Amino acid sequence: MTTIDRGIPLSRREGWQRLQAHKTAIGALDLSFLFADDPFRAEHLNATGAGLFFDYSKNRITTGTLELLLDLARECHLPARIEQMFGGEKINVTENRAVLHVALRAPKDEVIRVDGKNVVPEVHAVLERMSRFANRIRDGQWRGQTGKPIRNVVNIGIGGSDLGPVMAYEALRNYTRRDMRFRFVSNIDPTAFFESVRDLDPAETLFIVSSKTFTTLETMTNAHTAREWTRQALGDPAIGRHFVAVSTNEEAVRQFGIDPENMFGFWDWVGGRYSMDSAIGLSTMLAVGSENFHDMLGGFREMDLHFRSTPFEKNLPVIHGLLCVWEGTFMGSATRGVFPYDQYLKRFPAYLQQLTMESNGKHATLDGTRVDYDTGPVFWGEPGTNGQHSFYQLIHQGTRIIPSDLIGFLHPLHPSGSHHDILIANLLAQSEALAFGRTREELEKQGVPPEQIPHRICEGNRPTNVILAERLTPAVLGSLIAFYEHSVFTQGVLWGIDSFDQWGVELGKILAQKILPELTASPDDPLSHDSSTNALIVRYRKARAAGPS
Ligand code: G6Q
Repeated sequence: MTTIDRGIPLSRREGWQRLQAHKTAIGALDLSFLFADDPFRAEHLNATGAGLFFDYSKNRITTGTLELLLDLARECHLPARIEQMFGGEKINVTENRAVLHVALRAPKDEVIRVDGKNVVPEVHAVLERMSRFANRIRDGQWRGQTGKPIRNVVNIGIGGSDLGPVMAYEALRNYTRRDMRFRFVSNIDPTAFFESVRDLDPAETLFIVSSKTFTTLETMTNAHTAREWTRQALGDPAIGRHFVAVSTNEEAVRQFGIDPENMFGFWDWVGGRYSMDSAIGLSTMLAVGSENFHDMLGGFREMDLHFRSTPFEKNLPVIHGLLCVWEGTFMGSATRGVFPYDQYLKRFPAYLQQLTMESNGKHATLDGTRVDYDTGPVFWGEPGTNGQHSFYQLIHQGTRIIPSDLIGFLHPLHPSGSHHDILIANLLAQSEALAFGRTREELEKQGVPPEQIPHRICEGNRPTNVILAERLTPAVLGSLIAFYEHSVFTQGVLWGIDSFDQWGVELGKILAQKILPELTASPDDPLSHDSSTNALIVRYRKARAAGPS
């Protein structure tokens, strides 16, 4: 076992100093100049792997920048850290856990040990149970309490137990059973549950309670409401036919009233936001079938192999991760936009938001030192072309630089006239416009009135990555997700942080537990928060006591 390098914050690395000097040296360069200077730039700055084509030529870098970033990655021991992850070492140091989402898509004959035990056979045993269950539901063998087949599946889960399943369901909708309905309840707001089930027949509805811990307040509250909804319609004995669980906590599952026979397990070495290809993906498998689910795992696997074995110079997640560090930490870009030019990927930015920000929104290095550089940027986005008609204005002419990833497919899933050509023309046009802008001279030549010219200049030099794949298949989706997972890992290694814990979400949960009983206490019960929180609690108490007007 190798030792995890907990030592040096990024800013004390030699490679950091070299990159800072390099940044000063190339400070004035912009993309127009870089492209004019090297007509073959796009041919040099791209990479292909696991079904994805990655054009990163429109970044504010020279080939020298990339070499220095690659040196820095090596100085940060990225090759060893990759091997530590794939080898099952406990690289989630603050929780003393292995980080093995890659084992979820490992082939049967691979051996990955955690604490001396090969975990791959268990992964495949769960996958096989999931497949058998999915087949029984999909072909109508599994019946509800009244003998009706299951037509509706409601996943109850939140965070990592929700965002992956929702995103995958939307992304792979083309491959789903159209005669079944899939709903996802995450929010504690009762509206979420109400709107999800209001048109469903309980006799045809299966709830999947997805919770690694089986203690999460929102999920357990929604699960109890669902149990009551089912019980009222079908009686107590129906619970066994209408509820299954995905969890690591067998005891709590049993106590809830779900037979552990109907529980699909996973392991503490799967982080919530890295779990959509574990049993947490049961709703995905029910929707698209076992074969498509396995194709998706194959895509993940292909990207895992690419990440692990491709030289860094041609390694998609490594290069993407390094560019995120370059833009975020060295060039000061606080956010990154993700714009999938595909309607099926409408929830992909929300999914990435958790993957990237919960992983790399950290201020302490592995040894506990406060970083003196910026770590994970804000990730956000919307599908193209919709975003073009709303916030792209700021990306083109705002005062902040927002590097973006534009994702597209060469072939549509629903060919229809010129739709897809228009879609892709827009993707390419945005990348071109953001990079090269529109100059005063061009506007003058076009005869634009002088007073309008300042308003119509686009300065350009806005970086974009273009990621293209053939078609949105289950395998391509798996590959795309793994691409971002490994990019996030790469970034975390450079920043020297633990990308796999999430201590920052703890404080709010603790305070909510304190505030909850205070909301229902008598109006004069003393409060000990700050004056703002106290006054807001009092306002709520009064409104609650008075009832709706
Ligand atoms: C993800 C986080 C978090 C988690 C949810 C749900 O990495 O850990 O989003 O997935 O809090 O947790 P449970 O699955 O335990 O309900």
